[in-house]
Amino acid sequence: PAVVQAVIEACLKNGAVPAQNGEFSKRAFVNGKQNLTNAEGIIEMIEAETASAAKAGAALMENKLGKKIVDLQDRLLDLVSAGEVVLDYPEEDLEMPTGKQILHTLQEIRDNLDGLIRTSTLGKVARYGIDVAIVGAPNVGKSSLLNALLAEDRAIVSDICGTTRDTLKESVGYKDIKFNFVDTAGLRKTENVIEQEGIKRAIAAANSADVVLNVTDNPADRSVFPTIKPQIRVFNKCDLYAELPCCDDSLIVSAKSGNVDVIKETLYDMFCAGDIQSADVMVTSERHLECLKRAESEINDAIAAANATTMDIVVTSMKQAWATLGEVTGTSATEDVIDRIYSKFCLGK
Ligand SMILES: Nc1nc2c(ncn2[C@@H]2O[C@H](COP(=O)(O)OP(=O)(O)OP(=O)(O)O)[C@@H](O)[C@H]2O)c(=O)[nH]1
Ligand SMILES: [Mg+2]
Repeated sequence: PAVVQAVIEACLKNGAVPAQNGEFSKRAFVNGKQNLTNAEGIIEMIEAETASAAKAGAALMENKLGKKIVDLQDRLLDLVSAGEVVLDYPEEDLEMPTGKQILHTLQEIRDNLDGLIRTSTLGKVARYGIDVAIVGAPNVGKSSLLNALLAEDRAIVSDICGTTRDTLKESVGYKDIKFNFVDTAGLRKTENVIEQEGIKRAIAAANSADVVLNVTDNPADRSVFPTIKPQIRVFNKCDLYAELPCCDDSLIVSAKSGNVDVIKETLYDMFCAGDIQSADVMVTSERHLECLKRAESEINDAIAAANATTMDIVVTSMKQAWATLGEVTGTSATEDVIDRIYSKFCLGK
């Protein structure tokens, strides 16, 4: 509105400064009212497309990960101060933890970090869903399968081999998560350069997916798709058979009749997505995961040094791990990391 615009302009002319993205939230952080993980949890909740993503964001916002990090930092700090005393007053007969006790606590901290790191597989499913590439020979019904999985007429289907040229990615919600399906060009030897490019993209899609659906319409087909990713064989067009052929190692479906839920249920179970609702803490952020892995490696350095009874290296590595953990909650995060996080907020928030 013109009046609002005029008021804003008058304010700016008289020295007011417009708020930046995330400015007020950043002030809350600077003033110790929230930590970085609280802020990241809010962003995850705003961006959440599924109930699982919202749950993971809420847990982060409620400081569940933050509390565990602070707890581990406290334990480390106890060890650091004990180690420093041993270094500074080697002759004194102080009641200090023995090298064995330090080692034991370090191992416990490492195991805790390892447990947190392992939750990132489930965290990724909760936040981003499961990436599924649909691959196979031309005409087996990959695009039809995509349409049936989406319950939407999205991809072009025809009985001409080589109909799909480019990859086509679409997401669909299932229970409390989502699947990100990628339809791909049929794989075959071809002189057509466009089709060759499509096949290259199909292989790349398979290699960057979490799991591959290797589709066939031939029950005797036992070919394996060349990928490092786990694959599930899907036998499509079962409606063409009066008696179902025996293929124990395949999911038997018909894109035509729309009977494809077994694929979704199998994928859901394969990634233990049912565990998301009962999970206490899940690591959902690449930033957190990177810090946790780095801290774990620093703790491993400390353990190696403790085994070799070089206390000065033990203390240095423990201090490093303590600071690395602080990057998660923000106590030792650099200014540019903090700015990047708060800039994700809408204007002024
Ligand atoms: N009877 C039957 N026909 C199917 C089924 N699924 C697909 N078809 C038919 O198979 C033909 C090929 O289907 P598409 O989905 O285009 O196959 P595609 O694997 O994507 O093929 P390309 O894109 O060429 O690699 C079409 O005529 C579909 O109608 C099915 O479950 N049952
Ligand atoms: Mg196709």
